[in-house]
Amino acid sequence: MSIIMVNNRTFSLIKPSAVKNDYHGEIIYLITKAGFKLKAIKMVKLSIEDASRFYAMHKGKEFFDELIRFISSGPILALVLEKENAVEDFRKLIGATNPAKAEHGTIRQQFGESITKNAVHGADSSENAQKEWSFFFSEREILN
Ligand code: 3AN
Repeated sequence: MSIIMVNNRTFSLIKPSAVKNDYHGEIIYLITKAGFKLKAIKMVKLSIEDASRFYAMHKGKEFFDELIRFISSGPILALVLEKENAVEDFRKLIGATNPAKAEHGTIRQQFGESITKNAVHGADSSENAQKEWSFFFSEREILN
């Protein structure tokens, strides 16, 4: 895959609380309405071990155990999304980490319950997006 294409892609998770509340259909609708094309999608339930590996960069932080317990508590949806300026535009669409501080109309403001149960994850760089989707998808599970 060319570097240009990778720069136009991001990775997202729809978190257990949002899936449990049946918000995922509406969230995917908002994501596609905002111009993102779905390139891969999968529903999985992570084990504690998987979750610890996925969030390894947060190991040692005071919220790590809560985050791991939460993200492995139920099914989640993993998404690879494509759009020009994907990483930045997606972070704008989802809003601030804390839903109480997220701008009106953002996905976290509408569907997030707390800083941990904040409905969705969005990669913070193209490099991390690629690492994160590789955790969930093999190359042939991602559309060109
Ligand atoms: P973001 O997802 O906005 O990039 P990160 O990468 O700093 O935020 O944090 C990853 C996840 O860890 C967040 N989505 C959130 O669920 C959780 N988190 C971050 N900061 C806190 C905190 N202070 N207390 C509890 N959970 C947190």
